Amino acid sequence: MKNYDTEHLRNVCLVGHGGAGKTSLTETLLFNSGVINRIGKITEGNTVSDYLPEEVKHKVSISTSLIPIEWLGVKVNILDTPGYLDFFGEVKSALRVAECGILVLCGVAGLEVQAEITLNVMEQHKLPIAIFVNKLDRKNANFGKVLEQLKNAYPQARFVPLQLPIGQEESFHGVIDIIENKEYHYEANGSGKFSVKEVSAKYLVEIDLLREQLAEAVAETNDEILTKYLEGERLNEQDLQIALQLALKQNLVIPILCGSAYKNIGVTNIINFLTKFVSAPEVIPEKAALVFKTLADPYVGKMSFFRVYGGNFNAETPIYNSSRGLDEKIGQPFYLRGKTQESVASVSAGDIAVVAKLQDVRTGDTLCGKEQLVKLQGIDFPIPTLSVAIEPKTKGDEDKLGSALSRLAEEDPTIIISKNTETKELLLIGLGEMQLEIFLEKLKRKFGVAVSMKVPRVPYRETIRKAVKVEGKHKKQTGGHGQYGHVWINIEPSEGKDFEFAEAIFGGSVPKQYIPAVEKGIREAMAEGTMIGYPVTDIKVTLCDGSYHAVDSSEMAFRLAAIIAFRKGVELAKPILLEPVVEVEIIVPEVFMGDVIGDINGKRGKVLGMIAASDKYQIIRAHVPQAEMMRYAIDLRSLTQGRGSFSMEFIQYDEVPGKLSEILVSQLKTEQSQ
Ligand SMILES: Nc1nc2c(ncn2[C@@H]2O[C@H](COP(=O)(O)OP(=O)(O)OP(=O)(O)O)[C@@H](O)[C@H]2O)c(=O)[nH]1
Ligand SMILES: [Mg+2]
Repeated sequence: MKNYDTEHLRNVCLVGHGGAGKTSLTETLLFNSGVINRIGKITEGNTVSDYLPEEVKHKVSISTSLIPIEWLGVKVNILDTPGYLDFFGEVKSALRVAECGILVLCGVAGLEVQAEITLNVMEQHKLPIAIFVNKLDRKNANFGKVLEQLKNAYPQARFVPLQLPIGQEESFHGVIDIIENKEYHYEANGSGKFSVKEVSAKYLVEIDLLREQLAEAVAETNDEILTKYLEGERLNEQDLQIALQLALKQNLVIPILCGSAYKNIGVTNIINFLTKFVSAPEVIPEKAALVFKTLADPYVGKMSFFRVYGGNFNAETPIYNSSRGLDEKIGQPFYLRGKTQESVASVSAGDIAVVAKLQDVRTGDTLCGKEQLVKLQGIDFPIPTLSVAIEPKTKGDEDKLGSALSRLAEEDPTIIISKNTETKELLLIGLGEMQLEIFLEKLKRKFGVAVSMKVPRVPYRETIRKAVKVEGKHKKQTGGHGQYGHVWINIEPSEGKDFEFAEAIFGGSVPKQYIPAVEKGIREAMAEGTMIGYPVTDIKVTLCDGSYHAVDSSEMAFRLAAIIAFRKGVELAKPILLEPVVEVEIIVPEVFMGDVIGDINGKRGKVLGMIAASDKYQIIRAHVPQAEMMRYAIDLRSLTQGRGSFSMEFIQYDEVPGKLSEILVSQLKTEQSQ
């Protein structure tokens, strides 16, 4: 692949609901542009883009693939993203570096949830968008219906069809190009070969109308063209082309194309569209590149995908990581197409390439020259909310797991690894179950560590509600040097204070030097708990009396006496179980409010309030026991068809209601005895 200058580059991102046909479209684009001579199939697991073993196994894309294609002197860097919601981080990073997002829709299902979510994100970022209505060969596919659906869902958006399908379902075999005023008839054998004809009479009226709508929508982008339009002159092909390119760039219109990736119909029209209408990348004068994706390869090491925003990047250039304040030595950059690498001397501004072994570089970092510091806007990743506890299946793999996890986690900024100091569990936090499962599959394949996962333990705590006074004595005085420690302590509730220690010793019944040992013993006993091994909290302990032995007393003896007293005391005071409560903020479309609130109530939650986030979305704030929220990422998704999102943070500990507490205690006791 030769090096292309900025003018001849395009970066486009294929997005859409899972299974809409993004990867199939990519494969057909590769075939039509002559890169491959056979179209691979998802079902056979032999596409260029879905090459990861996990993609082949599950028959879905899980990671963005970089697929450059060359067409009439232009290189189009296609970023084929996953459609499944769990991998939305991949979509976010790909959109960040593309000049245009191509939303692929299924001609049968139309505007599905994930397509809608992605369309909203692209609109927010004012990214130029085009839509490809795919699968028009399928039974019940209906281009007109999809168009209607789009218009109803987004009355403000300016959708402009650039094509109309020729034939329907099985007989679908071509597209009419509204700008060129031509019919493209594709061969039925999937070769992508087509013949071009004049538009037949039966389509003329409709085409004229669409052409007029297009002219109206785009004319304002160019004064000359606008004057022509206002004077009632018909805009010619060239006028429409110029104006449409500008209108797309300025986000004034959303052009709509159609076809079938599977049957190779209309796909060459898409390549033409991408090269003609999508703008070349905008560049800045300073040298700068954004790392938008990282792959951890156990053999090659780390691979950093970068998009150049200014200057040229080659192996000789010294670079500086302005996000971390570190010098970096860049190695030989290479182009990647799926998994195939091709080294390149220099990467131009606007282009996308990969470099290996940039040790300290992470996704989202800016690389620039040290003499002119630049910091590009980073990538706004979704925040993970689903936690699972993990442990290696083989004892002794802990160290291996630690390093494998930190290397693999670099691939996915929507995964967090954290150790819960209270439950001692290693937590893997992500966006959804499938993402977490696949993460563990990759861990096994790449680093050879097999890991099991389970629902994390809730960090319960224990406390008391009444004061008690108890005695603890540790005495072993049979022969030789004996042990003697003896205390009386007062234990009382002290809400919100975790732990307070005081002493009220008169007359030296417990000598000063042993008092710290008493406190230490109590802290130890608190950490271990008494009911089911959760830490005791919110208490005040006062050492009020005791006795000692001139020879046999020691720090250890007093520590043990304190532990005995404490355990006895808490038991006497009838301890209760406390559970962590989180404050949750849930953002949902208004139509799901009732269901979401009902579910929160069912989870023993307390709704604190609701406010409108926009005309369609509401924010619900609630306090809910953490135990009920362990799988909320999954629950909320099914309640809102994936349209809701939430965040939560620990707020306080509350008493577990009596009945539930009994059930929990016996449940946890059996778990522990296993
Ligand atoms: N009939 C028909 N089937 C298609 C067409 N395009 C894709 N498919 C099928 O739809 C299924 C999903 O296609 P993919 O290309 O994996 O879809 P995707 O959008 O990449 O899916 P994700 O990456 O998982 O989001 C596959 O079985 C394809 O063979 C089409 O134009 N017509
Ligand atoms: Mg795919």
